[in-house]
Amino acid sequence: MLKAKVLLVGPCESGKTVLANFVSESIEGIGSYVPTQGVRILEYEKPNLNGSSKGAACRFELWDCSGDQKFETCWPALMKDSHGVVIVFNPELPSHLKEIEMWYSCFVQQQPLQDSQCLLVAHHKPGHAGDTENLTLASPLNTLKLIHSNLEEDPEDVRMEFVKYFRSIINLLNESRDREEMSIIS
Ligand SMILES: Nc1nc2c(ncn2[C@@H]2O[C@H](COP(=O)(O)OP(=O)(O)OP(=O)(O)O)[C@@H](O)[C@H]2O)c(=O)[nH]1
Ligand SMILES: [Mg+2]
Repeated sequence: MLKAKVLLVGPCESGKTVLANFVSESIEGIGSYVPTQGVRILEYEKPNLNGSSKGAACRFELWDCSGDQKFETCWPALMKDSHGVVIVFNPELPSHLKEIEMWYSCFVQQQPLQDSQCLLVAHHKPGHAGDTENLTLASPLNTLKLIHSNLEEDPEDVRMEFVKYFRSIINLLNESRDREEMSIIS
């Protein structure tokens, strides 16, 4: 079975834990804010996510990381052998727009991962109606895949976008496995 490690990173209180619970279909509802200490690892198994004929199911490890930079010394351990990085932020906060450049630089560029392995999630909390639909980000973030998540208004859309992203990660894993197999027999 294919196994993928995907990190959720980004500023504190942006909604990483809420999204990780939602995406992994954990039953916990949304409660009051409890800062994540270091990291929390969620397992998520999905049959048929795999478009190709290889393997029926794939398993994801979602690493729900703390946004607190006091855990910076743990970052190399978090990043090790990861296949994808999801950066979650609140599009209404200018400080977040600035901060995600740092998360992208540390977790994607310096690893290095390909840009296609990174997903930006503008997570909308309820009760704010700011006009952030036409959000434009500065370079180099403006070329990354960006989705809007609003769990109160359109949860199924969020789920679908995550499935698409997971599928792209699985395709990359399949491709590198194929290359490995070819290099062994040739
Ligand atoms: N109702 C509702 N509340 C949300 C939503 N997203 C975030 N919140 C609220 O915002 C709080 C913070 O979200 P978390 O997911 O815990 O934030 P985090 O990014 O994991 O923060 P750290 O672990 O400290 O890095 C939650 O406890 C909720 O109270 C949402 O979609 N709906
Ligand atoms: Mg958290």
